Amino acid sequence: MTKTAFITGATSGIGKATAEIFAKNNIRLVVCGRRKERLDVLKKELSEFTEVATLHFDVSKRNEVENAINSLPDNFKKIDILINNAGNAHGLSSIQNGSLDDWDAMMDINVKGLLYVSKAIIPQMTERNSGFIVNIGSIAAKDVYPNGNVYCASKHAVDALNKGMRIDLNKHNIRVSAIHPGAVETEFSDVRFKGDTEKAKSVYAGYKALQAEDIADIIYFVVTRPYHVNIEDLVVYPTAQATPTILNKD
Ligand code: NDP
Ligand code: 8X3
Repeated sequence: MTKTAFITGATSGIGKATAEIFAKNNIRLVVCGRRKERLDVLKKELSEFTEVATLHFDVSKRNEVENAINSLPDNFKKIDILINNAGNAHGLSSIQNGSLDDWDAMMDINVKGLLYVSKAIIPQMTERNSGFIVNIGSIAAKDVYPNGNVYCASKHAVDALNKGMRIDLNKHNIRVSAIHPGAVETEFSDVRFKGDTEKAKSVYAGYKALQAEDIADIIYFVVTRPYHVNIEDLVVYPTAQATPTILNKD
C-alpha cells in the first residue's frame, strides 16, 4: 500500500532532496516549511510522480503547528513516515558572546519545534501501532566544537529525544531512527551566518562536502528496510571530515 510521509523543512536542502527521492519512489508527501512559494513550486514538480500536499507553518509556533496539521485534507491525515528535519544553526559564537535571540531560535525550532510536530502526529501512530519516525540530528548531537555550544546542545537534545521516542514507542511497533550528518552543502551556513554568503561558501571550500541528495538516499534506505530492521542511529561524514573540526582541505 502507498505510504504517506510528512517532511518538515522541505523547502530546501536535506528535506527537499528527501521529498524528491520519496516522490520518485511513489511515497505520497506532505511537505512543510515557512516559505509557501517554494512549497508550491515543489508540489508542482513532484506531482508528476506522486500525490503532494503542502503545509506552511513555523514549527516553533505551537498553535501554527496544531492548526496546520489539523487542516490536512482527510486523504492526507494518516501519516506513515515522519521526517523531523526542520532546523538550523543561528550564529557561531562563544558562550560569553552568544546572542539570546539566536539561542531562543535554536532551542525553539530544533528542539521544541520537533516536539510540537511529533506530539501532533505520534498519537495516530500509537493508535494504529505502526509508523516510522526519522529525526535529523547532526554530528553536533554527538560532539561539541568551539563556538557550537547552543546548537550542539539543541542537537544533543534531539539525540536524547530520539532515544526516548524509541523506548516509549517500542511497544507500539513504531520504528525510530536518527541520522547525524557532518558538513552538508545546503542553505545551512547561509542561515548560520545570517546571509553572509562569502562566509557560508567558505565552509564548503577546498573539499567535497556531503550533498543533500547523499543524506536523502540514506533516509530512503533507512525507511525502506524490512519491518524487522530498525537502523537506530547513523553518523555520516564527508570523507574529508574526521571530526567537526578536522577537515582535510586542499
Ligand atoms: P537548510 O537551511 O537548507 O534547510 C532547513 C530547512 O528547515 C528549510 O526547509 C527551512 O524551511 C526549515 N526550517 C527552518 N526553520 C524553520 C521553522 N522555524 N519552521 C519551519 N521550518 C523551518 O538546511 P539543511 O537542509 O542542511 O538542514 C536540515 C536539517 O539538517 C537541520 O535540522 C540541520 O540542523 C540538520 N543538519 C544539517 C547539516 C549541514 O551541514 N547542512 C549537518 C547536520 C545536520 P523554511 O525556511 O522555508 O521554513
Ligand atoms: C551541522 C554540522 O558541524 O556545522 O549540524 O554542526 S556542524
